[in-house]
Amino acid sequence: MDLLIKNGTLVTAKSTFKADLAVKNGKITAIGTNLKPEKGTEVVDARGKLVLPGAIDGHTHLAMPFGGTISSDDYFTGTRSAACGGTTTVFDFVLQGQGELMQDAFKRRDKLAAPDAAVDYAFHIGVCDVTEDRLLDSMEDVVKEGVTSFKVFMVYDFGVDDGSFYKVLQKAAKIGGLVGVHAENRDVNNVLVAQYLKEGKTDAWWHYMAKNEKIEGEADVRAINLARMAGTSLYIVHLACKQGVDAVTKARDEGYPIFAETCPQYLNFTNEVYKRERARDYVCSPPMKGKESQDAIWEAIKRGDIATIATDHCPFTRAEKDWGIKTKDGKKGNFTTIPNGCAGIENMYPYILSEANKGRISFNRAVELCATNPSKLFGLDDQKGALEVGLDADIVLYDRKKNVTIRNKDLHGATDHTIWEGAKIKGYPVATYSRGKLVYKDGQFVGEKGYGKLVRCKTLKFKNPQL
Ligand code: DUC
Ligand code: ZN
Ligand code: ZN
Repeated sequence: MDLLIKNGTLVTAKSTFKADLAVKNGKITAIGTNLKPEKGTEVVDARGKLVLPGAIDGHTHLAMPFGGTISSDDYFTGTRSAACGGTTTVFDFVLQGQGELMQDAFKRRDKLAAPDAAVDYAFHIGVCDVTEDRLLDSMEDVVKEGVTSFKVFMVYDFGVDDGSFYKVLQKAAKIGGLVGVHAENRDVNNVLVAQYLKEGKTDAWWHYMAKNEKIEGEADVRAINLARMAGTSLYIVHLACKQGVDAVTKARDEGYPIFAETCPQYLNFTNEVYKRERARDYVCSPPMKGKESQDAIWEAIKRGDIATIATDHCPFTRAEKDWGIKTKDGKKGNFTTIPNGCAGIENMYPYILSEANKGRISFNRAVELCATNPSKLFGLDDQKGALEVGLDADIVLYDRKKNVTIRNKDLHGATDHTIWEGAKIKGYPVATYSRGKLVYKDGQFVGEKGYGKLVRCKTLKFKNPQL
């Protein structure tokens, strides 16, 4: 045995109990009481601490080209930041180029990630071009590489139309893939953008208005209908509106395998942020919505109709956010010239666990949302996402009494600001282990660039809404 974590309180999606946990060669090898160290075993006393599975962030955009720049965290700084917030696996998006085979897109991206990642990583394919059969068929080749989840965008110029979306759903059903969707109505969004700009409505509030509750809700409903027509499952990413929550809940009640992810930013902020002085810093897609939507998402979390929480981490610097005032070419900016996205990779688990610590949800539900359900949905439950013998020793020690006020200067990413500045977090991770190796301790990153490994996922089939 290499490591023995003694006297902690283990929290799984289903139960909470006092036990010791042993690790050898990066795997959990025993869970029980009074486990005895062997010669040379490192013993960690976790008395008074919670012992949790490391979080799996199912939605990140590291080094992603967007809005005329590249998101500020690369695979090293992004995964370093993840480790320091108790996240031990990230799922990043590979955006397929026009005419590019998906396995080529995956390999292109893995070349960037492999030398840099500090914790384990996996990929979803952002499907952009299925106009030729060989491109659609390449979904099957990338599944053979262990990349089994896909995302289509219903918005953006690189997004797909409903016909292509339907083809991707059909194909995924055949080959054992899960399709995720960024649901916003592109055509109506484009109309509203043009109208607002013509009327001189240029500030960040109009980003929200052009992507308001109805714009997202309509697309959520349409996406669910398309999945039902194709007879397959669907994963709605970053769900942020009540209409979408209602549609997901209804489809699940009717027995359809429809799953939803939401993000901490939709749980902690409302559209009020777009009235703030630096409203542009909060510009992300979908935008934060009104309080009614925020309440509906929290209720769905409590009911079990939200399956996962992920970050949509996609940071940009202040100077880049300022392109909403003056573009990089020196022209007058507007809400469409602000790169979309916010940082959050280090804040997800601390924030959700803090809400659990305050009693809003149970710690078990927090673990389920941030670790166990993502592992089941993305085909990793034979490797990660729980505290079980045989799984990777991705483990977080959590101190319920350590309170932290978030300051960007204390975070471990590469950007120069955070929408979480000043947020008060009740309880905090004090250590993170990735496959048994300590990568974070008491506010410091102690891991290594390049330690993180590519995780290959199982094929996926969901027949009903239960995971
Ligand atoms: N939304 C963002 O805010 N950023 C990147 C991509 C996305 O869909
Ligand atoms: Zn998206
Ligand atoms: Zn995203």
